[in-house]
Amino acid sequence: MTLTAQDKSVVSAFWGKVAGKADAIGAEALGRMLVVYPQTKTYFASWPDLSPGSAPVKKHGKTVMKAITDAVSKMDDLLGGLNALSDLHAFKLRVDPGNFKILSHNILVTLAINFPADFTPEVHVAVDKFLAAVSAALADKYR
Ligand code: HNI
Repeated sequence: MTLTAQDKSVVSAFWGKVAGKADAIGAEALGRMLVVYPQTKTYFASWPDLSPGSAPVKKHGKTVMKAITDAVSKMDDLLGGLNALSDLHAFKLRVDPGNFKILSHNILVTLAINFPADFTPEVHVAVDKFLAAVSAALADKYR
């Protein structure tokens, strides 16, 4: 999955609009994932409340989106930029990499809902490719 110069510039421009709402987007996407794909709840069994809008969902949604925003600035070297995070997910958290696709989907849906005018087909395809590239970088340490 190679991001073209065009993909990168479309993602960067769109993310400029997302940045101000990133915390809320992250919380909504994570909350949706836990409801729509309840098998993902197993990883967060220690949280007191897994429902949308709960404190841990908001906090972790913010953390995940911060990492994705950071990845936007590292689009030229996602493997290097996400190296430590891949290590953490593979060896410590042991998250099945199939879940990266599930979270990416929920982020995409949430972006589409919150930015209906900006979420053109061109933005859709570029952000989809970007999230797939982030997921691939996160899964890099698994084998
Ligand atoms: Ni993920 C912790 C980023 C997908 C389960 N995750 C983190 C942290 C970041 C992060 C940042 C905090 C790291 C730290 O404490 O140093 N996670 C991301 C990103 C993606 C992602 C950017 C994909 C786009 N994580 C997933 C998925 C799952 C997941 C798909 C499981 C379904 N992550 C976790 C768990 C933790 C975690 C579990 C620890 C949570 C906690 O309670 O501290």
